[in-house]
Parts: sequence; structure tokens; C-alpha cells
Amino acid sequence: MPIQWFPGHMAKAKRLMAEQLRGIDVVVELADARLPVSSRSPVLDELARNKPRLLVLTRADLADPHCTERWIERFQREGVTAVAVDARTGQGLRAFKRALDAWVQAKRDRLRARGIEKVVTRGMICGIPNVGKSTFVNQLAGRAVARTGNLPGVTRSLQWIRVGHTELLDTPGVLAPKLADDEQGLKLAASGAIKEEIFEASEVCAYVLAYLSERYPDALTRRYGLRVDKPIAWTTIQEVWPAVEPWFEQIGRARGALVAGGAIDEERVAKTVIHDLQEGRLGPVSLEWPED
Ligand SMILES: Nc1nc2c(ncn2[C@@H]2O[C@H](COP(=O)(O)OP(=O)(O)OP(=O)(O)O)[C@@H](O)[C@H]2O)c(=O)[nH]1
Ligand SMILES: [Mg+2]
Repeated sequence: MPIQWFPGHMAKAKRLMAEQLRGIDVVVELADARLPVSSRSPVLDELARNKPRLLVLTRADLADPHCTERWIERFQREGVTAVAVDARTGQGLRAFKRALDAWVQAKRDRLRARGIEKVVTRGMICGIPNVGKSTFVNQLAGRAVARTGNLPGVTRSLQWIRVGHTELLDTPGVLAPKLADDEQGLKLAASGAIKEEIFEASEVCAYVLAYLSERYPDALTRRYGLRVDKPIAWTTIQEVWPAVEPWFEQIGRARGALVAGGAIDEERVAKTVIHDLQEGRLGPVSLEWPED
């Protein structure tokens, strides 16, 4: 999985965020509920190691609810307060507000004990591209103050939004310049965090099909009529290709994704599957589990 995913605007965003951090009381980190490890913000450990942090798992509506519950327990055990939300509908927002209010109140009380009246709390919303930061900010504000869109890289500058006694800073999505491994890249691409132009759709699709064949074989049968006799264990695209190619064929024919001459349009098939996953048409799917 190649090339440019740390473009200039991400480096700049990181610089601007670092400049703002001194005045920030709490960091609100957004990660994707379907991949709560691979989608964690790579910049916070470097920039904001000592700031209190609340973790918000977005797209909980697309994730496997049992899996999300277990992630939240796991984070809780590690001392991290985590809440699951659907930022589009606002589901889960009350739990977040409770967690934030509890934190703000504790901070006020501590300061008051030292004779300081703190009126405004400042929070920074951080996370990888397209995870739902601006949508979440809009939900909190109760109106569309920040621009959103289903593409990574919509927000390009820092924007303050006032919500009650809290000021929140919406920030652009930032990825790590280098990923831990190929699989992290594949999951991020599948989730929508990486621009489509810079990954190989067929490889991401093959990864998704293999993963689903192991964890959610019924989803493949329901959506595409595939018969999963034996799950495919993902290794590399070269190794799994002979096993997934017949599925590409079958999906391509069923969908009429063909090129002149009658062969299937591999890229179109791949994008169909990826979009189906991203839009929840395969049912709720989690790509990472605490026990893995
Ligand atoms: N299903 C679902 N979709 C969501 C959720 N949160 C955000 N979205 C959608 O995801 C897309 C990206 O949302 P944004 O709020 O623009 O994401 P962002 O993190 O601000 O993205 P950048 O500014 O590009 O870094 C939009 O199409 C949202 O409608 C969620 O919890 N569930
Ligand atoms: Mg945004």
C-alpha cells in the first residue's frame, strides 16, 4: 500500500494544533467504532500525552454493537473514558455530554478550591480524516457550524465552536506519515479514512471479502449470494487472489459491472463492495476485536 498520505496540509494542521494545545483543557479524540485501534489519532501521543482525554467512537451505527460494548469496557479498564456515538443522528451524545460535564465540573471545583473561577473550558476535537469530527461538532452545537462531507480532508483549518460553557476546536484529520503495517492501511482505506485515489481498490476489496468470509460469512451470502464454504485467511493480495477472484466474478456478473468484451470491471466491483461496507449495506461490521 503506497504513497502520499501525509500531504502538506496534514503537516500544517499538526503544527497549528500544537500551537493551540497550551490553552486546551481536554482533548476529545474521535476514533472509528469499527476499528478502534487502527483509527486512533496518531498525533496525540506525540502532541498531547499529558492532556486529559475523552474517547468518542463514531459510526457506532455501522459497527457490531457487541464488539463496541467490549471495546468500551476494555478502554474503561485501561482508564480511558470512551463513549460510542452515531454522530449523524446524535445517538450517544447524551452519554458524551455527561462524561464531559463531569470532567468540566471536577476541574472547576479543583480550581475554585484554589480561588480561581474558571468560566470557559476549551476542548480540542481530534482524529483521523473522515471519522466524523465536524459532524460531531455540529451535533453538539445543534446546528451546522462546520462543513462536513463524505471524503477525507474536508476540514482544512481550525475552527472554534462554542457549546454552552465549552469552546471546542474542530481540526483537520491527520494520519500518521507511516502506518504500523499493511493491514492497518487496508482497514483505514476500507473505513473511508484514506482518499480513494491513493489506494488499490481491488486489494482493499479482497481484504474486506476475506475478512467477511471469516467473521461475517452470512453478510456475503445475504448481499451478494456468495457461498462461503471455507473462510479465506488474509495474508497478501497475491496469495488470496485465486480464492477471491471467483467472488469478484460473481459479484461483477450479478451487478452488471462489466467492461466491453464481457469481462468484469474489477475496479467497479471493488468500489461497490467498499461502498456497501461504508454505507452499512452489509449489516453492522466491526473490523477489529479486543481479543485480536
Ligand atoms: N453512519 C455514520 N456516518 C457518519 C458518522 N459520523 C460522520 N459520518 C459521516 O461521515 C462523513 C464524514 O464526516 P465529517 O464530519 O465531515 O468528518 P471529519 O472527521 O470532519 O472529516 P475531515 O474534516 O475530512 O477530517 C460524513 O458523510 C458524515 O455524514 C456516524 O457516526 N455514523
Ligand atoms: Mg471535518
